[in-house]
Amino acid sequence: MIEDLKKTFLDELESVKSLADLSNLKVKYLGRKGIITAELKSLSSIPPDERPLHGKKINDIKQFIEEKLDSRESQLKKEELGRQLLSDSLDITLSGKFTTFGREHPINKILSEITDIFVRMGFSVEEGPEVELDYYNFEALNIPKDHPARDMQDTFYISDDIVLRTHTSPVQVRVMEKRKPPVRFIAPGKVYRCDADITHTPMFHQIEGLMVDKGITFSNLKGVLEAFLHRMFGADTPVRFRPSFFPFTEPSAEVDIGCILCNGAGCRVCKGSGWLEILGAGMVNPRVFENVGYDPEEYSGFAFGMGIERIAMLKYSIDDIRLFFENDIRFLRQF
Ligand code: 2NL
Repeated sequence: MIEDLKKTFLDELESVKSLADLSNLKVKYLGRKGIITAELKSLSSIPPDERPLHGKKINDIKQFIEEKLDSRESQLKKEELGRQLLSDSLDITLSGKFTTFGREHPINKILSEITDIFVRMGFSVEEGPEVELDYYNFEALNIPKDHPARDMQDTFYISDDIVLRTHTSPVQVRVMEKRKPPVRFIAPGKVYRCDADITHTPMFHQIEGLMVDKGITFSNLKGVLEAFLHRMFGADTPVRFRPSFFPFTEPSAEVDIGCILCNGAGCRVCKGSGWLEILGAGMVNPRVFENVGYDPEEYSGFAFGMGIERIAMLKYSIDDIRLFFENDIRFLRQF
């Protein structure tokens, strides 16, 4: 009977094809309710003088089964590893995966070129909130309640008195409130207007600048901006000032450079005029000084502003502003 057990086990072991089969077989013989376990438990029901011999036989078979199971297990594991190595084989002739590197964004590149030029002229760099009080964005800048710049079409309103800043001028107002003249700084950053076509996006970048002291004149404005434009576009670039209007400056000017694409001959980009509008500027309106607590009798100053996307588009001949916001690495790699 007990000898038959050995033979039955070996037959069953023969048909084991996987580690799962093997585990089932192990449970069947050695598990808590297994055949060998049951045999050992039944020892108590046989005559005491037969127990030692019978017990030894069972233990021998148990040991035999354990050894067979172990050796079959290592054999099956070896086979499995062999199969895995075959199916996982490496094709070392395949080309590698390349990491694509990022590039500095053209907008940031222009932004730092402009910043560097002004920093070398002694300007510092100031920043402020993009979510701004209506007061700082409009009121303090002498932009009246019925001014078109305040129209719902252009301004993103957060609430009645909170907006997304439509220019970086509020930064200048905040700095002037805190600091007495002389002040000389630029304010670069993101601005927001509810507008979208091939030359407008709802978010874009601006740099504004401000210089206030005793005795600042329009000549200072012309000198600083001409120096900037010559460094930015080349010393031979023609510069002209045209009268204009802004509520926060008086007098105001639009600053043009000779078209960098056609050298002034007239082309599609300059619409045949030979000139490109680059900057808006002017002498700070005395009302703005009053709003920030500067005495307009004692101090004067000039301010200017420019759009970064527009300059980048002109400089790199890009005809659709949306290309700046797609972040296609093939586009970014070109600058
Ligand atoms: C443009 C024109 C300009 C200013 C911005 C300014 C700021 C203060 C006081 C007075 Cl706090 N002026 N900024 C002045 C003139 C023009 O920007 O075309 N920007 C894209």
